[in-house]
Amino acid sequence: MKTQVCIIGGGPSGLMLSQLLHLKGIDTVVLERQSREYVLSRIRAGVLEHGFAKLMREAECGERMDREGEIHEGFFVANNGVMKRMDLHKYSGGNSVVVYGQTELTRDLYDARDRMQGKVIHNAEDVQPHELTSKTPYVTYRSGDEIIRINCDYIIGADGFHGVSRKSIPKTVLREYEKLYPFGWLGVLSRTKPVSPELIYSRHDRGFALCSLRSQVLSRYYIQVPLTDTVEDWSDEAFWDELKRRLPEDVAARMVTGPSIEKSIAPLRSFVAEPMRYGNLFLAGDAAHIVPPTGARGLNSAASDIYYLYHAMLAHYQNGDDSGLDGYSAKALARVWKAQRFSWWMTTLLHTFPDSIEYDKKLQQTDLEYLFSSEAAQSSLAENYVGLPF
Ligand code: FAS
Ligand code: PHB
Repeated sequence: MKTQVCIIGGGPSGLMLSQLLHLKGIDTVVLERQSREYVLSRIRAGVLEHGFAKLMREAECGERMDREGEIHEGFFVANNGVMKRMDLHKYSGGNSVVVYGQTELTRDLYDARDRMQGKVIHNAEDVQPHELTSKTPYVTYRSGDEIIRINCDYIIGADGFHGVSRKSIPKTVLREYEKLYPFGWLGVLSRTKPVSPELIYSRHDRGFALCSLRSQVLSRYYIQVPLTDTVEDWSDEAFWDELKRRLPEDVAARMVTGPSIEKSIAPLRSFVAEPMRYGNLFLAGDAAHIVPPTGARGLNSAASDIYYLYHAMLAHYQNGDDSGLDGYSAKALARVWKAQRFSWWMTTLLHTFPDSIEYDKKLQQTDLEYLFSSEAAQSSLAENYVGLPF
């Protein structure tokens, strides 16, 4: 097989780039290790920056998002029961975010690929990029007993944190930066009316809690748990009781509980791999960087990578201009690190750290009091949360 751009990974990053390039007549093939059903079974992000929403519309995939997604112009921060609304619209120059599940936008991207006869190959096993620094890179994968080779101009590593792409960059070239947090998030999805029309991020002495949603009949809740906890440690009843303990009393009192239809624990980490390019391999999304979900930056950081790669590929194929490709890694990393900072700041602000000393606890309370009382602090939060410019 031959294509112009071979994309490893059929998550939001890979699918979005494939769709955008296809619309400009640039040929791609997407290789996805899992089945489509498996990819769509994963419950992940819920908040889209306005830049991501614009990209979905540009990819001709935004129609259901605009119909079913919710525009949110603010959210609440609670500190030991006291709540303060962060006015995103006021402090970000009129911007907002779209609450729309990653599962749904991934489904929209798959549907668009199908509509355009896009080449997305599922259950592609043993995917392996080759000849990354040559002018004739290629990718192989196994289908049953057959090894298939795809010759291409460029390879995009959009295969997530556990993918093969990042690991294909020589250790003498790759620099990795990682920070692990001493807790995880236990997440529950329930067919219940959300407790609040806007998200509530709650800092509490018992631990962090987040009230989010997917629609007016589908709620998404999280509580901070020790890394040693497993899903089996948490019955639905135990989850609801603990969630309510960590919320302001009036919020807890109106909480509508119900059976969990999904329950999972995700560890929290901050991670960046540099550079995001090696020869004709370009890393994008979780393959290159991971943030704790506190700032809702994970999926949104993937969006700016894809935006930069899309325009760089256009310039190359339409005008023979390689400045975008040559500048991709530095440009993407500049925004990635700002998302890393914001996610680290929100995580440090809102979680209880098992080994924090009294001084740290005083600093955390001071940071919260400063946020609650300063319009400058709320402006800084707002411009980061709606998304810094691409
Ligand atoms: P993805 O990991 O989504 O996709 C990579 C794809 O590549 C996968 O489908 C995988 O099967 C495939 N793949 C892997 N190895 C391969 C190989 N060798 N060959 C072929 N294919 C291969 N972000 C938020 O903003 N908010 C959240 O609340 C949030 N919650 C999250 C919860 C969890 C448990 C996880 C893991 C992530 C969460 N994220 C969240 C971050 C998440 O949304 C990512 O940012 C987003 O999925 C990034 O998309 P991709 O870069 O496409 O990577
Ligand atoms: C979610 O709805 O899954 C969600 C929302 C905001 C976050 C993290 C997760 O910061």
